[in-house]
Amino acid sequence: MERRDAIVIGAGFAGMYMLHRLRQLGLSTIVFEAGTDVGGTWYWNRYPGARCDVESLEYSYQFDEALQQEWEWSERYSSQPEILDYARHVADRFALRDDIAFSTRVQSSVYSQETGFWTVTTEEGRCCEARFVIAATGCLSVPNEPRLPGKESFAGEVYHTGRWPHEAVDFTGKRVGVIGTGSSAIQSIPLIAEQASQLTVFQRTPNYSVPAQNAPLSPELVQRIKARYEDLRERNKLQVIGFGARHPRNDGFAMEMTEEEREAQFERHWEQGGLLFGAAFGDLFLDQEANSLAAEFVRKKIRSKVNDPELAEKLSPDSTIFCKRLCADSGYFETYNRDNVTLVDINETPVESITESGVRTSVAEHKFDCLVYATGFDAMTGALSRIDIRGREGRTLKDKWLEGPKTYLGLETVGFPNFFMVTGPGSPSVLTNMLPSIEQHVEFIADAIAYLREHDLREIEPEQSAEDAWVEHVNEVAQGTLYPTCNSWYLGANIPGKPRVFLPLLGFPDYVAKCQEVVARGYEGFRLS
Ligand code: N01
Repeated sequence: MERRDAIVIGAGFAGMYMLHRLRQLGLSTIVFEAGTDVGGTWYWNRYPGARCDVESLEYSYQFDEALQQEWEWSERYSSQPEILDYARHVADRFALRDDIAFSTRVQSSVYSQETGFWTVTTEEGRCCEARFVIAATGCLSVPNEPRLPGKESFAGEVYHTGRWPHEAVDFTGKRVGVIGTGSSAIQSIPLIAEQASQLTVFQRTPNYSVPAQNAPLSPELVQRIKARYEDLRERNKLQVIGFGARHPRNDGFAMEMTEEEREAQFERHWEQGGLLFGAAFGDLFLDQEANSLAAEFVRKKIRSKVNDPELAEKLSPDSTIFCKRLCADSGYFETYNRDNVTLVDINETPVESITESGVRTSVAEHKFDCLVYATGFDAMTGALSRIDIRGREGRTLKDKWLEGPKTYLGLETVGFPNFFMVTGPGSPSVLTNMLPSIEQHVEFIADAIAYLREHDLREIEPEQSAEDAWVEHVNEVAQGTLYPTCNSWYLGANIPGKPRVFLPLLGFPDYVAKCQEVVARGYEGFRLS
């Protein structure tokens, strides 16, 4: 059996940096990665229009000053190919590939109480043991494949936005059906519509989307930021969502403004573009009335963009805005003005089945050459639940998390010593800029391992009381916001049968402060042995 000091699962941004840090500590490490290259999310999500919704100068590593100075981003929001190039560049720069086993999917990770080692087995039959296992498996890495009757019978081409082929897909002259209207659909629909002869979108729930206002980056702006990069990074760490410090954020309350002031403020944030529309006022995530004003502002924008009022109505959400992750688009609503684009509201005419030639709803059969599932992910717990993870006394993680994930700080869970998660459930993760959140977790884990070694200790595992209190805390924070008021993937509500639990923790700075306090108090809440 192979043996290493540490095994990392996944070679996305989390796994890559974890490997780098563990190597710096002198730990022999192997990374198992299912894909043929690094990049994680950006390796798999290659659908047309895939682009980050956090600005490129912020959605990048900050651990190495030379790296952040030398890499050149071309646009305000980088496209998937550019982010993947960046990941590859990092892999080359730090010679990471030497310790990554590609095309290798982890099947199980089993702890031995006698030896204190974890044995990790891959689908390819590789078996390796290590004291430390770090799951860098991503928050949005397992596609949600909807269970639709007849799904296998479709004879045309089938795609999922989260598992897009590596070869170019050409929709020219084809009849295309897209199922879903989340971020992935909203980004890909305008581009698919340009190629397809006919595009039909099946919408279950309309989504709020603001213009990304993407544009090439000006050399002057890049120079200005790079001259004081650390300053921006530090200011970002003080933002609740961990990014956006360079743009205005207004902590004033929408409800305390006159209508004119409010509209002007929404308009400024709309024009600025992107997710920081939510920073127009301080009460938009907290107060239903304030939230409704933001929602109505966006609905008005939709009505102004879509020529057919009836269609505009169908595309207008009536739920709480920001409760699902806001989408950032480039011409999404305008796409519905095209003659070759049709919207099918599947609340009015439900999908009955997928047929050999397309999609049958309660009133018609739509014939397609290609079907695109833009149906999202089994978020945050999906990747972990697909690995057979067994801790003390052979207890599976799946069994422990039957009623929802339970962690301490989103980093570890009781009964699974030395098994770490990067941006696990119960950490800010998806409610922040992922890159700094990843860096903070990786550094916490690396420091904890170094601490164990320095103090001649073998294991770190949360105390039950600390875990219970943390689960309660994550819930309490969510309950104080409007987040739990709709069916989002944050709550696991998009996956049939998944327990309804708010998965991430809101508030990056408070979380980081808590982690620092835990360390300062000798890893308070963890049992070191
Ligand atoms: O997935 P989603 P996504 N029948 O879950 C529908 C990140 N991301 O891949 O809302 C019919 O948001 C579902 O309908 P409903 C970002 O964090 C970021 O688009 O459940 N429809 C919904 O419309 C984002 O939030 C970027 O009623 C079905 C859609 O499919 C997250 O990834 C880009 C269905 C799924 O939307 C997920 O985004 C892309 C069914 N059986 C993604 N099942 C950027 O950085 C599901 N749906 C910009």
